[in-house]
Amino acid sequence: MFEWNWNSIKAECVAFLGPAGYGYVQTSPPNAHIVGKQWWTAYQPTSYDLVSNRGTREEFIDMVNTCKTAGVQVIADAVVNHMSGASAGTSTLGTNFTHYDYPGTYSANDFHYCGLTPDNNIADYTNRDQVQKCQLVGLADLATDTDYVQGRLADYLKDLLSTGVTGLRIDAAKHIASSDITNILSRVGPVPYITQEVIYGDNEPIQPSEYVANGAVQEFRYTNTLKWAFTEGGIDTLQDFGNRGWLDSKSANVFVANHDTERDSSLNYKSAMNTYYLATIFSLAHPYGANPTVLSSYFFEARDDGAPNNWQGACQGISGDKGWLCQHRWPGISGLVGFRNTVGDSEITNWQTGTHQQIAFGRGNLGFVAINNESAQWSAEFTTSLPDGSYCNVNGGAPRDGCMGSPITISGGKFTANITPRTALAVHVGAMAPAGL
Ligand code: ARE
Ligand code: CA
Repeated sequence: MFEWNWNSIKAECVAFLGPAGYGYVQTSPPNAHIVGKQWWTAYQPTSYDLVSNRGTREEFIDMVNTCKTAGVQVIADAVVNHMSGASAGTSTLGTNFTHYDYPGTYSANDFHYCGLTPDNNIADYTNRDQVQKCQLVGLADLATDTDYVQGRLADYLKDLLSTGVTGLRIDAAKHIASSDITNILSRVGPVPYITQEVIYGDNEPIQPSEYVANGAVQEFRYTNTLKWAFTEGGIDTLQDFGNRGWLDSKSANVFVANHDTERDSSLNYKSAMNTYYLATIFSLAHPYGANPTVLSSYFFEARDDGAPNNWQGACQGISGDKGWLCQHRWPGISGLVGFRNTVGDSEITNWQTGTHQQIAFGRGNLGFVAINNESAQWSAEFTTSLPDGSYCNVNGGAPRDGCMGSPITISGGKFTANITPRTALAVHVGAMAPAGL
């Protein structure tokens, strides 16, 4: 829930995320940061007090508790590689800092001065030492290889866990040696879920696989490949991800877009021909990536545009064209969350294709999905391993109030359908059509 404030996440856990079956909600960074309306101010920490644009410590704890009661665990975005990029300023807490001095938290000898580039900033991603010991876009780089910094970061993470948080996203993990993260986590104790941001780059020495000992790792090759497949390569290339040299499925945290890639490189809500929606349906239906993430974000024009409505997230009643997108509520996305919860880790069955942009597959005998990423209708008979019966098409959303649209009747394992251009259908045994439909 990119940039949603704590009060609005709290409300959304109860109103939608819990009932729809989302297991976790990931928040933007909760700690104090430089002041400003640009979204990326959250990625310039000034201390570990839980006071940010998105709310206070009390509001954060209230949100975590309410979400857990609604069945939704909280993942906090942990910015631990660096502090700010400013030469000096005031924080969201109202305190003053300079680039290498954060009174009460860090002072000058807690930072790397890499001495490898003229301005101590990273210039060459093919150089491991630069990536891990120089400054990422000018952000004061913490000496994460020192006892004091490791202890201070461990204390911060322990404090987050004490609020009831059970998951962490380690921001810029590639810029910290994996062994330093291991050391910090060993001081924290068990963390139920960790995902690490390690962006794979061609010809770069630091590999995502180096970090699997610490927890899950984000698989950006998946993000890039989905864009390619849905816009040019063909989605019939997406059956198998096991032989590409990527992260093992159980370690891979996958997504169609995150808050960076939606601005820079991946499919996003502006993508033509419904490809973003269909790719998200695919990512929830396909078993690769034990931990898929759905981004929920907001309309933007310029890259720096901050959150609408003073960080108060909402899915209704926002006027103007720069409101919240609420992707997590799009019927095909929330409906596929129920699909994924039902099919679990079942294998792919009954893989079928039409053109290069038309695929269908089952998940054991529990679910079946068909995706028509083509500008023509796909009329076909589909063979499934599902029990005979009448199913809701959950691409129309969670069937809490009966099916949306016509049910799909499976007989002898088969059904026929006319799938309109650039749409999908999905059925699973957890969403049978009510009698009489
Ligand atoms: C802002 C301004 C900068 C200014 C800086 C310091 O935009 O102009 O120099 O402040 O004053 C986010 C924004 C940045 C922002 C920063 C701090 O994206 O624009 O800088 O916050 O406010 C690399 C890293 C990866 C990182 C991406 C963005 O490896 O970790 O760059 N992603 C995370 C977050 C970001 C966040 C940060 C890290 C910093 O998800 O939202 O930055 O906390 C190849 C490489 C990748 C590299 C990528 C882009 O693909 O393989 O490793 O990613 O290029 O350079
Ligand atoms: Ca570093």
